[in-house]
Amino acid sequence: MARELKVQDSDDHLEVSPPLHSAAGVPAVTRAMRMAMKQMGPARSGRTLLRLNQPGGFDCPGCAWPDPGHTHAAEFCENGVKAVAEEATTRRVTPEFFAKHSIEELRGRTDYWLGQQGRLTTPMHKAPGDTHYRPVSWDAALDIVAGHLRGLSDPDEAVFYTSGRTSNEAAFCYQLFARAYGTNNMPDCSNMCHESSGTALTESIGIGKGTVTLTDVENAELLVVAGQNPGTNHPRMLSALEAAKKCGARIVAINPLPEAGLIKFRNPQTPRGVIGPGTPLADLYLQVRLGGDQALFQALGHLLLQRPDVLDKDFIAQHTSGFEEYAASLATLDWDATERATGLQHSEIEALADEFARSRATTICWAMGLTQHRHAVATIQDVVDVLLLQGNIGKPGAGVCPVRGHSNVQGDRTMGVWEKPGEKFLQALDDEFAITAPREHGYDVVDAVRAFRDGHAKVFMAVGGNFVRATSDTDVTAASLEKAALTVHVSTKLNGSHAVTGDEALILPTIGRTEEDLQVSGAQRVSVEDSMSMVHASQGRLRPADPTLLSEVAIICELARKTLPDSTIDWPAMRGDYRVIRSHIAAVVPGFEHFETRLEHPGGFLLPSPPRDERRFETQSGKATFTTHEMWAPDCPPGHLLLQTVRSHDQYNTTIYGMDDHYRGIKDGRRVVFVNPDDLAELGLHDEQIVDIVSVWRGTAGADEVEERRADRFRIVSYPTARSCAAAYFPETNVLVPLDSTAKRSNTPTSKTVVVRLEPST
Ligand SMILES: Nc1nc2c(c(=O)[nH]1)N[C@H]1C(S)=C(S)[C@@H](COP(=O)(O)OP(=O)(O)OC[C@H]3O[C@@H](n4cnc5c(=O)[nH]c(N)nc54)[C@H](O)[C@@H]3O)O[C@H]1N2
Ligand SMILES: Nc1nc2c(c(=O)[nH]1)N[C@H]1C(S)=C(S)[C@@H](COP(=O)(O)OP(=O)(O)OC[C@H]3O[C@@H](n4cnc5c(=O)[nH]c(N)nc54)[C@H](O)[C@@H]3O)O[C@H]1N2
Ligand SMILES: [Mo]
Repeated sequence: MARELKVQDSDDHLEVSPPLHSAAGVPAVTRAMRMAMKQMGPARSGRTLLRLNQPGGFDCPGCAWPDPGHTHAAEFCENGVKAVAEEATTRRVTPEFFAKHSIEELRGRTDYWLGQQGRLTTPMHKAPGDTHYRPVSWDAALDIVAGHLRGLSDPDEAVFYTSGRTSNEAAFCYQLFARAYGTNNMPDCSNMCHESSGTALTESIGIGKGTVTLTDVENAELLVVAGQNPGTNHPRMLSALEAAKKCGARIVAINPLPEAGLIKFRNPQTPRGVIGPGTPLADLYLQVRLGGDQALFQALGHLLLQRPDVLDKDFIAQHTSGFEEYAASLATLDWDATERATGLQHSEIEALADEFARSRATTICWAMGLTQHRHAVATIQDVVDVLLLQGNIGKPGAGVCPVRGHSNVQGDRTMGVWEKPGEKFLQALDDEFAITAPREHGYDVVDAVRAFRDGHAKVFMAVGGNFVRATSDTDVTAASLEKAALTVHVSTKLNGSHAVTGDEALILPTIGRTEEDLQVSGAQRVSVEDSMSMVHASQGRLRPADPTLLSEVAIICELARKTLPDSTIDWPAMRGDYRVIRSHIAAVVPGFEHFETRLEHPGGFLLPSPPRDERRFETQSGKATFTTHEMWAPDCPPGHLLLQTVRSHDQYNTTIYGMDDHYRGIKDGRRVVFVNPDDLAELGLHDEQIVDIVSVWRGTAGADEVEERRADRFRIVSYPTARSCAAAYFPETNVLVPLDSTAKRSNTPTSKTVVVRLEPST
């Protein structure tokens, strides 16, 4: 048997140095190549990386930032290389591995250790009462799932989760299967991610997506980046920020942390970036307090309203509703409350208003720093309000830019992966397939956990993702899933969710983006949609991690055939030739007419967006809507801090690539908590001290009873974050986020505002 793989996943060698002030540059690429060599070896690394984001190649499984139309010889970033290396690794998890490690043992392992073991090769089954996973044939595995599904007394007892790497083709088949089977229980990672953006934007502008293209970003006069860390999570965005800067754009960063990638960029693809000083990015950096953005954007609206000459009165009159109420609600402002909520000074907010006043084309980008708060939906609507004041939607260089996470999370939604599908979509599905899709809304992520907890749901299936570790309240989520009769994971790599099993459990290994997908009609391509609504083809060329692996489409179609023997849908035809799936998509999903031929276009095609294309707003009033909200900001009682749970530079959500957070000066460790030195002094704590993080939660209604949750042994890192704010990495800190602490209306866990206190560890 192969020698045990050594994975250094403890904090024993933790080193801390001061945070950096610039991102990327040559060292970044060197670091990434080192990881690629470790996982793939030199020949495979070269072969694979040359096809990344190239015409005829595969779409980067990293983030959803779009590719520029003209591709550089090497259009990839450090973290894209890591994502590819993680998937294209030559390491393998075989049946012998599962014979050696019990499920209980796996449960005690970190996601880093689990992920480093390599690619899954064989379907594995845990029988009721068993302690280990054992190999099972594909046929028997899918029979087990079909048997459970057919045995449920109500289709709503099944839950079908999706993570955002799933291709359009697989996502379409998956949602069709769920609906033909009879449920809308389709939670997805979006529920924990940009759901607040979708909810806010649909109401405000009539579409739950961004309204800008890459060209708009490059041509904006003012770019605001709020609640986003592009240096780590969307490194290719830095090239766009640099290009905008070269055209004279101003950049404003709104972030409690001084993120290196927002301060300066050293582009490894230009000589200036390699040997020169790099490009300074943010002209104004506002270190807002966690959850203070709503107050900030309301104050900004207030200030702009006082300068009538900078408003776009024609746009307001022609294209919007609700302006009078909005203006009235911001006629006066409580500056003390605003300064408390934002942690910023009046003059800093005036400076922001000056930037807006000067710009004739403003684009606002955001990510999890805005979406994962109790008042996230209202905050994002206040952001939109400010754009509407100056007509900054549907004109070149201007608009909203919610920067998506997973590479196809936006596409999965477009394909109907949603617990609240619209009537139009369902009707089109019914017409195309002669089914009657259920109309009742299904469970989102948090409601799915509650359903398992309360015994209403019995079968959990996931196509991708790491549900137990990614969802809030890890212990509650795990205990709920353990009540399931069956848990099924279609996965490329081993992760913590595989070690939390229902009475019976299955791991179904699948091929990834980088790999060749061979079906009876030949090699298949798939398609994905990026954050700016560009749809393009992706085709992997590597030999699959194991010859017996099935594609996600094959697994779903075969499962559907077995579960629904009377179905008139031709599942084998879809599995055999993905063009059949795309012809169905073309018939069902608006914007996909002539899908197959348009996919031929290098770089793909742009989906229609009424606000972007023609300033048309499909809202209730038929206009873009100003919304009025009372200002709210999280309360932080004395002796406490607000904790945000963030990503390090060496992770992809729950996939941990390594133990460093390069730009923040962390090496060989993850159990750290970043705190402002003045707060440390006030709390009687000090740098390097080891503390437990205890979250305190009074329920959404501020109940008398306080719930406490604890995460042990974190080392304090004195850090220049905003006052009264702290930061630590997820998934380790997900135990602290209460399941019921979610954003109003979007139900997204409030991963960026957890009220905590720090207790010296014993
Ligand atoms: N390499 C890599 N790439 C990724 C991912 C990854 O894990 N690794 N994940 C992907 C996914 S799924 C997603 S959703 C995106 C996530 O991309 P990001 O949203 O950039 O990810 P986070 O690490 O959660 O960072 C949140 C940022 O918002 C700031 N922030 C937190 N709270 C607030 C607040 O209240 N106000 C303001 N103004 N700022 C705040 C934080 O300081 C931090 O800079 O990245 C995607 N790309
Ligand atoms: N505390 C806290 N929690 C958070 C967040 C936060 O900021 N703070 N962020 C939230 C966000 S934004 C998101 S998007 C979610 C992410 O939630 P998920 O999407 O559920 O989690 P990931 O870690 O991205 O999933 C990684 C797993 O996906 C599988 N995988 C990778 N590629 C493929 C593939 O091609 N096919 C298949 N079938 N499987 C594949 C691998 O097995 C891998 O272990 O987490 C959320 N959770
Ligand atoms: Mo995400």
